[in-house]
Amino acid sequence: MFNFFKKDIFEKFKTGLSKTKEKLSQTLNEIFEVDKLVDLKTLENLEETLILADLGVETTSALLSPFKKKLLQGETLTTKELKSFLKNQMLFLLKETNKSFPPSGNPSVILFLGVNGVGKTTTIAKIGKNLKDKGYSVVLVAADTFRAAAIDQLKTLGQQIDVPVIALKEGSDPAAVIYQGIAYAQKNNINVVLIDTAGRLHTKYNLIEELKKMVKVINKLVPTESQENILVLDATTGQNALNQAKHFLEAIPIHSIIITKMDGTAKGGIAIAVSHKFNLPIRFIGLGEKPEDLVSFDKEAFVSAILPN
Ligand SMILES: Nc1nc2c(ncn2[C@@H]2O[C@H](COP(=O)(O)OP(=O)(O)OP(=O)(O)O)[C@@H](O)[C@H]2O)c(=O)[nH]1
Ligand SMILES: [Mg+2]
Repeated sequence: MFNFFKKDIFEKFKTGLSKTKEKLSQTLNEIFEVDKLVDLKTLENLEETLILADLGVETTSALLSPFKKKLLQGETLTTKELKSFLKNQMLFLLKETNKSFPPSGNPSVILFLGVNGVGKTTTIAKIGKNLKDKGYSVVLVAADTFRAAAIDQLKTLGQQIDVPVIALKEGSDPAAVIYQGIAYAQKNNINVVLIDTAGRLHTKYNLIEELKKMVKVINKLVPTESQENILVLDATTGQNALNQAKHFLEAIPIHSIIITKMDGTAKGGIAIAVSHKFNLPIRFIGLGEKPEDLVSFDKEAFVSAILPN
């Protein structure tokens, strides 16, 4: 999100992803320490390590199947080559988007989705601050109407970064708040609308229907190219993030993901798994709680940070 020099981005990713790297390093160092010919046993070790580092079975298999094929066909491969191919294969599985951020539009509308506690509201404030610093006008919309505390949290964050917050009272229809928020932006020539939503996936409440309704309202008011629906996932939940992504994708279109709390976990491999499995680009990752810790995803910096040299 914040503008960094390339060298600084690599450094920031390296620090923020050190736990994931440590976990991978323990076994990968053994595999890659001396340059020797790769055998099936080495690949099996690697497979187990990647699965345990939260890349999951499917993505690990997609990563390693080209090498397995080579070996089975009698080709030789050194560990050095394997390491370099593995990096390339990871880069290949991480999806990218060429859509700019924020999307163009007057206003552009960004809907943040995700289950409880993943970091939606605080991420919105970080993005709001950054966009404002870059000269965009921003409005926040409190469509998490489920709890009064959620509305208050967004209001407080809005005050801190000095941007307006559109909110109705607790229990209001989220689609109605969104309608008002977009109307406010249109009337006041605001560039970007950031919408906070509730993430009660496990209650009786019909989140899916509610989400569909929210998207319907947005569709009515702004063209598709001005919209981005971002799923926020918490890296510490590991493989569970895949289930969350599946649920939300069943309800509405998701265009990109943000993965928070990468700093506190060794489960950073989940980024590759989600991006690959659902064909979704990663917009930002959270490497800490400060506004500048939310950074634009850079796949080269990511792969170089998690694989030992
Ligand atoms: N370490 C770390 N903490 C983070 C990061 N992103 C968010 N958090 C923390 O996660 C906690 C929950 O964040 P919220 O933004 O309130 O989460 P939410 O998704 O809005 O939660 P609900 O409104 O309950 O659904 C807060 O304490 C944040 O400071 C991150 O990248 N790293
Ligand atoms: Mg929230």
